[in-house]
Amino acid sequence: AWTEEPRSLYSSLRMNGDKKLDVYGQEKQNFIQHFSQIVKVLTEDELGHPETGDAITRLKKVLEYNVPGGKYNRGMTVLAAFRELVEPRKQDSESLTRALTVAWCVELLQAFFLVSDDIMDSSLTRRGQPCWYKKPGIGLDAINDTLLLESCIYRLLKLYCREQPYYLNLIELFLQCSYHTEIGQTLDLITAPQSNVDLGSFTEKRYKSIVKYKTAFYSFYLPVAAAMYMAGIDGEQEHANAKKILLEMGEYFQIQDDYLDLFGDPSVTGKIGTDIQDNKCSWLVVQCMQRASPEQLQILQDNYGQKEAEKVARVKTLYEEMNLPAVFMQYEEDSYNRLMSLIKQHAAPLPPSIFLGLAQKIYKRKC
Ligand code: DMA
Ligand code: MG
Ligand code: MG
Ligand code: MG
Repeated sequence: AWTEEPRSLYSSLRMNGDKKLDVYGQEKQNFIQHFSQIVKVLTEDELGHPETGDAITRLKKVLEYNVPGGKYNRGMTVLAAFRELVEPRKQDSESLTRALTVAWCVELLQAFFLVSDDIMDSSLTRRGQPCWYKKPGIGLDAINDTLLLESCIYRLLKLYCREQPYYLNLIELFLQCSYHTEIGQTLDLITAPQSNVDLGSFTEKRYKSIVKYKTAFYSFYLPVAAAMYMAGIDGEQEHANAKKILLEMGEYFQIQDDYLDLFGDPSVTGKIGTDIQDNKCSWLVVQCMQRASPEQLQILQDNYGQKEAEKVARVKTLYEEMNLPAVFMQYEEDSYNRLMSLIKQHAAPLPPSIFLGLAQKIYKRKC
């Protein structure tokens, strides 16, 4: 879908009523269109090294299968924040190209994590198509493909931003967010041992640590912080304030992800859930543990963390009997209010619209 024809970005200058949505749509088309240039730049060095041409052909396939096709929330956040933080006169075409490239770097990081996450979670589908490692002839060779995706981030940063004063800040930001995510994935995996269901380890406290590290840093702090650095905003206090809000949003986002894993529509989310089978410390199982009677605990004990479809279905029925969907809806409401007050408290000196726009995109999402 990334080959779709974009409408002109500038026709949106005659804006009025629904201008926000329209500008966003245009910017998204422009962003998607930039992907072909990303692929071109990442695969053109075969010209100088003909002996690696076959590997570059593989890299191109890896990029085209795994990088496009998502919602582009993370990449679009870089662009939206860049537009809001950088003075208009400094938004020349070269700076915009750098912003587009950094935005794709965030999507590359996401692809790197998703391809490896799907292997570790034994998932079947992603973005409405088979997971990359499930494709015939790919299998665990996908591991090396994830490493290629990661390297592409730093190749692009070097190619486009080497001369910029924020270059080192961006490299360190990507590396640190990657490390946080990997620590989060470690917590996620060791709290979900295969063939050893220990319901006692599914605490709210552990849950919050897992999601803060595995999701919030790279999905929310990274894109906004990248734009801040590009705008020359590198103060510790400014970053700490933004992080406070963005990590809270990230927790909310992962709780939605956990809810949608079981109660979402796979034709809308593009992925089939695996959390119950995988023995994951999901928000749902944590809520279940907090409310379960001894009988309900026994049902959970007998059915959680196993691959049989009947057992998974029994856990789902248990959650429904315990009204966890209603608990989730109440949580969504409360979380939204908490987020709004955090934004009031911590947005300055950044414009609150950066955070409000993000919140609006994810609140009550279905995919
Ligand atoms: C997502 O956890 C975290 C990362 C770092 C990809 P998850 O396994 O719940 O994600 P998904 O539901 O997309 O597989
Ligand atoms: Mg997963
Ligand atoms: Mg996972
Ligand atoms: Mg999930």
